[in-house]
Amino acid sequence: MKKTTQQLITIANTFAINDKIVSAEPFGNGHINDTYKVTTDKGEDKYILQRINHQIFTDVDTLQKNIHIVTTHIRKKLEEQNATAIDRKVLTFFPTKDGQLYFHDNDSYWRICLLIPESKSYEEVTPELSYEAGRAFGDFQSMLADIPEGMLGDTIPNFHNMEFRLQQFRDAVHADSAGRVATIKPLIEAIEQRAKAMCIQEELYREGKLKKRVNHCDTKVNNILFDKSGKVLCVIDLDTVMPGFVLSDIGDFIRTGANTGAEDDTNLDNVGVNIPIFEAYTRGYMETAQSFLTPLEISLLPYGGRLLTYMQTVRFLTDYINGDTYYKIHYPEHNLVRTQAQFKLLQSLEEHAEQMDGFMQQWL
Ligand code: ADP
Ligand code: GN1
Ligand code: MG
Repeated sequence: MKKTTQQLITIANTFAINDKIVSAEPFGNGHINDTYKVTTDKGEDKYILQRINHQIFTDVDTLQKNIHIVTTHIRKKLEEQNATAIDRKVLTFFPTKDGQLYFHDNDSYWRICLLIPESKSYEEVTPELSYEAGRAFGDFQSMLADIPEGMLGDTIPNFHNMEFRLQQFRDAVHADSAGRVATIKPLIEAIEQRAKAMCIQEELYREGKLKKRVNHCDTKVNNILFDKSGKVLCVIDLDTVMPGFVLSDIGDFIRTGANTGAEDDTNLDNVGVNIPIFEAYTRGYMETAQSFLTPLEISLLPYGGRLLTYMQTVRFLTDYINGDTYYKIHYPEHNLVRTQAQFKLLQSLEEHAEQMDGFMQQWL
C-alpha cells in the first residue's frame, strides 16, 4: 500500500534516532525495495528509510539479522585498521525505539540507516571508477571471508543457482500464465541452447572443485557509493549478502558496469561490452581479491560476466512470461525490453570471450 508523506514521517520517528523527521521523498533507482530520503527538522537529509519488499524477502528476520552481522563485522574490521570516517564506509542502521532490527506496521516492514552525505551512485562508470569499484568489491569479499559458515542465512534460497533459475523458467514456459510464450519462441530457444554451458558452477561445486564464499550477490554499479573525488565510500544494498559462488560478484558488475548501453536499452545498437571497463574492474578486483581466489576461480571470472548476464536474461524473461510479478516495471513490455537488451549484451560478451578469458592469463 502506498504511504502518504505523513505516514512515512510517523514510521521514521518510530526508530531510535536522536532527530525529529519532518519530510520524506522517494530516492534512487532500485527494482525491489522502496527507498526514501528523510529530512530532519534542522533541514538535514540525514537518513534513508526503506520499505523492505517482503513478497521477495519473505524472511525479513533472517534478512535483517544478516545485514546486522555483516555491517557489524565490517565496522569492526575498519576499526582494527584505524580507518577514519567509518560511518561513511559502512552502512549504519538504527534499531526501533523498542530495540528491534526493523519496524512492522501491519502491512510493511521498514528499516532506517544513515544517508551517506556527499556521496553518489552511478548508472554508468568510467574506467577509473570501475577500477575503484573492483578494489572495493574485492575488499568487501575479503573482509567477510572469515564470517563462520552457517552464520548468515540464505535470504533468498537458490538466489544465483543457475539450475534453479532455469527450472523456474521452464515452469513458467510450461504454465504460460500470461499467454506470452508464443510471441517469444526464438528467445526461449536461445536460452535453452546455452543452458548446459551456463550450469558449470553447480557441477564444479558438486565435484568439490568450487567452494562457496560470502558474496554481495547484487553488485550492480548503482550499489556502490563514491565520494566527489571518485573514491569508493561504501558498498550498499546488502539484502542479498549470503554464501554463493565468487563469480556472482564480478559477473553482476560486468553486466551492469561494462555495458555500453542501459540494462533496459530500447536501442540494441547501444548495447555491448565495454572492454576497458571490464579490464579496469578486473585489475582493481585482482589487487584486493587475488590472495583468496583459486586459479580455477581466476580463470572463470570473465565467464562470470557471461553467466550473470545470461541469468538476468532468464530472470527478466521468466518474469515477463509470468505476467510481471517480480520486478518493478515502468511500462507494459518493460521486462521483454530488458530481456532483449541483456541478451544482446550476452552475445557481445560471447563474441569477446576469447579476448576476456585471455586477459586473465597475467594472473595465472
Ligand atoms: P534497492 O534494493 O531497491 O536497489 P538500494 O538499497 O540499492 O535499494 O537503494 C537505492 C538507491 O538509493 C541506491 O542506488 C543509492 O543511490 C541510494 N542509497 C541507498 N542507501 C543509501 C545511503 N545510505 N546513502 C546514500 N544513498 C543511498
Ligand atoms: C534487483 O534491488 P536491485 O534493483 O539492486 C535484483 C537483482 C537483479 C537486479 C536486476 C533481490 O536488484 O538480483 O540482478 O534487480 N534483486 C533481487 O537489475 O532480486
Ligand atoms: Mg540497489
